[in-house]
Amino acid sequence: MMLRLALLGTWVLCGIVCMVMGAKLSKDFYSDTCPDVGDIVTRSIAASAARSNVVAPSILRLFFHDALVQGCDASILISSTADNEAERDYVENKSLRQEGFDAIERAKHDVESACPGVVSCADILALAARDVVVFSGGPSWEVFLGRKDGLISSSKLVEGRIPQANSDLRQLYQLFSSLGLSITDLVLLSGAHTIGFSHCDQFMGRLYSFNSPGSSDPSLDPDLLASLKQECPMEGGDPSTVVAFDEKSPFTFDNNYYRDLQSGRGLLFSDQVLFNDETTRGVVNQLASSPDQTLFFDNFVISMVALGNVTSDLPGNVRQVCSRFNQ
Ligand code: HEM
Ligand SMILES: *[C@@H]1O[C@H](CO)[C@@H](O)[C@H](O)[C@H]1NC(C)=O
Ligand SMILES: CC(=O)N[C@H]1CO[C@H](CO)[C@@H](O)[C@@H]1O
Repeated sequence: MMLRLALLGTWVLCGIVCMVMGAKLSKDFYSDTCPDVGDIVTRSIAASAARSNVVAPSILRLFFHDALVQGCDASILISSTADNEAERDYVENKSLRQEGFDAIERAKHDVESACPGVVSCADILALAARDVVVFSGGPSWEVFLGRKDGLISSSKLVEGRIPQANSDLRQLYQLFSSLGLSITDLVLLSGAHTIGFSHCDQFMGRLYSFNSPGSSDPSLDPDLLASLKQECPMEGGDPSTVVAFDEKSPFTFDNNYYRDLQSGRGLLFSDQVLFNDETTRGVVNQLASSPDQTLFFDNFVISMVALGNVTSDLPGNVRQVCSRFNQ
């Protein structure tokens, strides 16, 4: 079954920067040059994920953040140098976990041993994002391939391109539509928050100063509010504290995320707004009430493919190492 949403007469459909479907992607892009690339990446990412349970959420988030700036071109994987502050070092990037970068770099290394100079880091990240969803109990899909690695990665290009934890629906939708993604994609892809964690600073405003100092977000479930206040005290908390998006199953890919939204247990304002705003509430309710996960899983796959299709037509190549441009 497909989810549909008809609305948005007045909303601007494509923001200022519309992504172009630059690269021609296909499922058999490497069938002559590196036929086993999928298996090599799966094996490598499985080994990394077995060492650390945060590898899965880190990689899923990396894939999203890569798409946000210049499309899926592995620009997020570049490390800063003395003369270039890279995309990943933009201040609001600071919680992208090192574990994700390391796992992708190892997968790239394993792929290079089998097929040197052929497979882009952007494609490895797209394959790895699929793999970690599967390892977490989510759906599988065939990944379109053929992306190029970008030649630019700059923190200066990030401003305004990352959705904020306190964004409202209109702001979130504007950003997604500038990538060519629909409001349904927004609801489905936000379901990625069924795994992983957030730092306290991303939602403290909901606890202690929502509309005025001392007030909290009235849509927040009172029990969750109390426990979040304990984990994230107004003053003197440990800035490295993280809280699970889906506290019942933070490592399991399931539709609990949407059920949480129905009971005011979304962690970020940007999560809860998907239920609070009546524009998207119906879709949230459908996804939450599908007893087997099929409605969520089938449609999540379509939206992940759409996210992976976000590419630019800027020049690119195949990097030797994902964190550095070729010499
Ligand atoms: C809709 C707008 C979105 C907003 C405002 C948003 C915001 C955030 C924030 C603030 C965090 C916590 C960062 C931290 O403090 O460590 C986070 C984590 C995460 N995000 Fe999103 N996100 C959005 C959409 C997405 C999408 C589309 C995906 C993937 C398809 C995604 C995947 C993740 C994952 C997996 C984590 C957990 C990372 C970890 O535990 O290391 N997010 N997001
Ligand atoms: C993604 O791109 C592929 C290849 O161009 C195309 O066949 C597919 O329909 C696209 N899917 C979505 C959801 O955008
Ligand atoms: C400015 C800043 O905090 N940059 C951080 C971005 O993320 C990486 C990976 O965790 C950190 O190493 C940077 O310090």
